[in-house]
Amino acid sequence: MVITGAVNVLVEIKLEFRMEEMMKRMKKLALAALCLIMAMAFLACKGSGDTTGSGKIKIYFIPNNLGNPYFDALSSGFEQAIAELGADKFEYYYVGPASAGATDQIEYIEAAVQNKAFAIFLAANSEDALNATLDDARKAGVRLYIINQDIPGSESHRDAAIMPVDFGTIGDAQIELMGGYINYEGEIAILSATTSAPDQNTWIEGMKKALANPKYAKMKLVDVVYGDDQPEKSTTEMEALLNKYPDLRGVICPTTVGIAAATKVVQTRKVADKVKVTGLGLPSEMKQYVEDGTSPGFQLWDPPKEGYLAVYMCWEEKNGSFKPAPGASFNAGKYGSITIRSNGWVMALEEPKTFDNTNLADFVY
Ligand code: RAM
Repeated sequence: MVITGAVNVLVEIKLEFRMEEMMKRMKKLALAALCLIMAMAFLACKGSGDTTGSGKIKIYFIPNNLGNPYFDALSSGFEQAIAELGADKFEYYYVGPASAGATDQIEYIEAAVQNKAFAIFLAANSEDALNATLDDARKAGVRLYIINQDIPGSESHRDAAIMPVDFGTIGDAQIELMGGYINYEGEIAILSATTSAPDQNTWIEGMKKALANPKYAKMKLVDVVYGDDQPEKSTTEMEALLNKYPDLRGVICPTTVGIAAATKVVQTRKVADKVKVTGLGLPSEMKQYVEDGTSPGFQLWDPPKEGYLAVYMCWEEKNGSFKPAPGASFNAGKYGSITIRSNGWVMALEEPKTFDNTNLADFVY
């Protein structure tokens, strides 16, 4: 019996041992399952921007307004970079308001955030009216970039700004260009876009400062008018300038919409020998006017390059170690490495180009 008893005791010890072993293994399994669940939960809550779940990068370009060929040219740069990197890796949205009012873009920014955009590239219609909306977008994990300009005084509300050129050069460049066309003498006016446009206001201030240079003492700025970047209003404002200032020698239009409309008015009224129109124009729109002598020439930069850089910034952040901050560099494809300046600017070009009948054939946008 002793043997039997001993056997029972042995069997009991063995059973207890097995139970203990099983408990240990079950605890390990439970811990592993918990870790797995936590990891999955973490991945599911990862910051926004992975959007569709297929890992595609959702990019939004919101221009001042739709219907402007200038922004179509800029958008073509997004499309070119996306084609280079693989269209299946992106979802690209080029959306915006019909008019460039200070708050007209809010609903488009909010919709992009709802749609879990990875990044929004915004050509802002106001330097401060959108700040609360920009903050909300960034709190939701969306990269918020300004493109084609900056938002002076509100730089803390954006991650970086893709600049077509150093805006500090535009005022001097445009006054010197006009001075050359009118022999540095006579009445001039400015036909701008909307009164709230940050880029326009920066350039107008720059032109007024440039006019203080004694070199331009015989040039007199008689008026600044606003065409809202609408062809019709720009045409009406140009007609009014010519009627109000019979001695007007030149009109500077720092907007591709304004310069095209104003040049058309000069062509129709056959006053190109008397009134010189220049400013910032789109080569594809201005070619006809330079070729027929209505416009002596104009300036601009490279809008498609801005869109191209935008896509590579997103690609480098999503797939590399790039984070948008002053001093950070990223590979920008055919443009090589680009570094964000200390003021948060990603510069597409350093200064504007002048287009006239010596070089227009080289540009297709
Ligand atoms: C118009 C718009 C745009 C500006 C160009 C030069 O297309 O005002 O914002 O960058 O002109």
